[in-house]
Amino acid sequence: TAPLINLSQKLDGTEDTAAFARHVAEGLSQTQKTLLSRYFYDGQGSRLFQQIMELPEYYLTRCEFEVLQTHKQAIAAHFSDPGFFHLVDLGAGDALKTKILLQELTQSQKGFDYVPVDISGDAMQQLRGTLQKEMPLLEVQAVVGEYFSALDWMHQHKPDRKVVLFLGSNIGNFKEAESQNFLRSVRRYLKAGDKLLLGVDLRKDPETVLKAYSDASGVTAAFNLNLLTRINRELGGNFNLEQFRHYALYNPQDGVMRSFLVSKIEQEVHIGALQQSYHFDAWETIHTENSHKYTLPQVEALASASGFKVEKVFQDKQCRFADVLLTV
Ligand code: AVJ
Repeated sequence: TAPLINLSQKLDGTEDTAAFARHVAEGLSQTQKTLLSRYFYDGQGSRLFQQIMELPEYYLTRCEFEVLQTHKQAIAAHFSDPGFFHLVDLGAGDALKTKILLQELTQSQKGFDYVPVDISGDAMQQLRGTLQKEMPLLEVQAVVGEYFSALDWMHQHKPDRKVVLFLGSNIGNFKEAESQNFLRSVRRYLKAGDKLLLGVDLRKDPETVLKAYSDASGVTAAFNLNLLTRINRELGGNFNLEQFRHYALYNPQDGVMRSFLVSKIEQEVHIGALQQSYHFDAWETIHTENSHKYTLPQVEALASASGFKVEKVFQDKQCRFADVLLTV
């Protein structure tokens, strides 16, 4: 197993904080205050997200598990014609779902190596360790960095066929236009015969969607509020978490789950690193996340607008979630 490749410039974390500060300053200065969902995943946020994935209400992870478990043989067969490939896992995290495919691919003796990519160095270090133990024969090249730095690096160092995984409905966090841009950019790194397996959450009973993002035990609320804790810690903010609440709203018309933090009172919040105070009216909102739910025709349109063809759609029994195999 190869040592980690670290493509993130900020080895000491300083540049990271500067970008965070810039984004927070921008987001809180807008009329509709916003914070970017990518900042959920500090140490505590990543732990809370793992708890979310185990919630009874959060059907997404279980459904995708079922999809991969049920269709792993078919999926593996699609991957491996016609020979050796690099399996690139964008946002691999703990790779719990990918392991289903890894096992299937190694058992059926397909020629491939595994390239997990994640912005979290801790996650990649850990994954490298567990895979070494669990699947010692698997060739692993873990990469720490943003999606496109990793794809650039792959382009230069791993020239063979590529199968890219973008699982877990991570695409759902992008705005409409952004998701197309993202897929187009991924497309540019691929050659004829290469593939992308895209995990998308499907339209369903709005009640089911809403509950997945406002669970009874309050884990999702803690996950959302943790953004404020992170600002307090990393940017010297004085957010009082008691004075904000989590609110999730699903619109079945556009299929967008929107998450907010709502100020319970009129208040001023100071952020030291920004040398700035922010005013909140009573019940003013901070928009923190979008989670898109798709129809299959929408996925097809998105794919073809980004230069992909739909090769096969894999779904769970209840048709709640789809892993869509795209080819260039
Ligand atoms: C990791 C982006 C797929 O949008 O469902 C879970 C994040 N936010 N609960 C999602 C999330 C609130 C999750 N994704």
